[in-house]
Amino acid sequence: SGYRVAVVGATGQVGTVMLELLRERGFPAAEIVPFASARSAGKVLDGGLTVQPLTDETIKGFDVAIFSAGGSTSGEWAPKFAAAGAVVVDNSSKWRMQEDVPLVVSEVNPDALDGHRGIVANPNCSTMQLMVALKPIHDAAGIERLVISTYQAVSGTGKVGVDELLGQAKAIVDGGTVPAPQAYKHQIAFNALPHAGNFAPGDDHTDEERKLINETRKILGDPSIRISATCVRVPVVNGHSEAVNVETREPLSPEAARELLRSAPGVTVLDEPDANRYPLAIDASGQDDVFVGRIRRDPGNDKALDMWVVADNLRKGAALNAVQLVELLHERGLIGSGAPAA
Ligand code: A2P
Ligand code: 11C
Repeated sequence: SGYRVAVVGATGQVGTVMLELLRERGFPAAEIVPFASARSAGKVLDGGLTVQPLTDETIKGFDVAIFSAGGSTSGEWAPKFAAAGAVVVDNSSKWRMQEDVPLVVSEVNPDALDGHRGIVANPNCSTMQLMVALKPIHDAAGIERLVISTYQAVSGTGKVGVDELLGQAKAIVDGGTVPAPQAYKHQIAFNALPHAGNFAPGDDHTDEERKLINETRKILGDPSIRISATCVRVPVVNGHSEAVNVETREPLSPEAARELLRSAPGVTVLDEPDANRYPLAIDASGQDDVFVGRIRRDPGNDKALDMWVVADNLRKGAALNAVQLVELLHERGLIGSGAPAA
């Protein structure tokens, strides 16, 4: 016995990790069915599963569906899976800010799952890792204001981003012609782009910056938190880094913050500047935890701390949290009944 689980976007970067984690972590699945676009239908994945196309027939009879296939696929197919009886955990931005859709980080606000109506949203990667690091601080001292600068890896853009960085870097090192940018507006190799995400017409912030602001407030349940965000794409293959200035309502010392974070679930503190030890994207890549270091007093504000937060954007930032949400839904008896009674 066990659940029938659909993974939609199973051929993608995040979907591939989702399939790995479902197996590795022993989720009680009787059957896992991979879905992708019609282009991939019939393809056999490592492990022997055959990719299915999304049709009204193929989506029937699932208990759980995990989506990472982009917002438009989620917009069309997540409600159909939910109507057919599945609980959907969706990694796209499509449903996150909808009022009746829980937006959940497993260590931070798991109780929000109880009110689900068939769709649960997985936060954006840059928000996700920040929430794991900030929740203990918010509980202890109350967060008043955040100033965030991100240093985001190209894997956040998908396989096209990784291919573009590596292709440009190789051409430059070999002295060849640098291929024109496609995934980004400018060359990403040996550069830093103050443009992670997209600008909507008339908005001076990128959608990535807006997500960081809006999702943080929803997850921490506090719309009064003031947030300033700059999201930067850097030539790192995998692992997002964030410099964060945290102003609290009550004063909190760096020592007390370090202690709180040491005992927080999903966090590893790496903070020995004398020994050159602090979180690095290349070390966090492939790991489950969120790494926090460089915790120090803001010299200009005795109610603020500065810190450096790093995590694997494909794992905790996406696939791992989605699988953790499915595990929590199982533990809480929230799978199988369709929409639970309100
Ligand atoms: P496919 O491989 O068939 O294109 P990534 O973010 O790594 O680029 O992956 C995106 C994932 O979303 C892939 O699994 C991709 O499948 C899937 N996908 C893209 N468009 C659709 C669609 N219209 N319907 C279903 N899956 C889609
Ligand atoms: C990035 N955060 O690094 C993005 C990728 O809303 O889920 C994921 C976008 C999202 O570009």
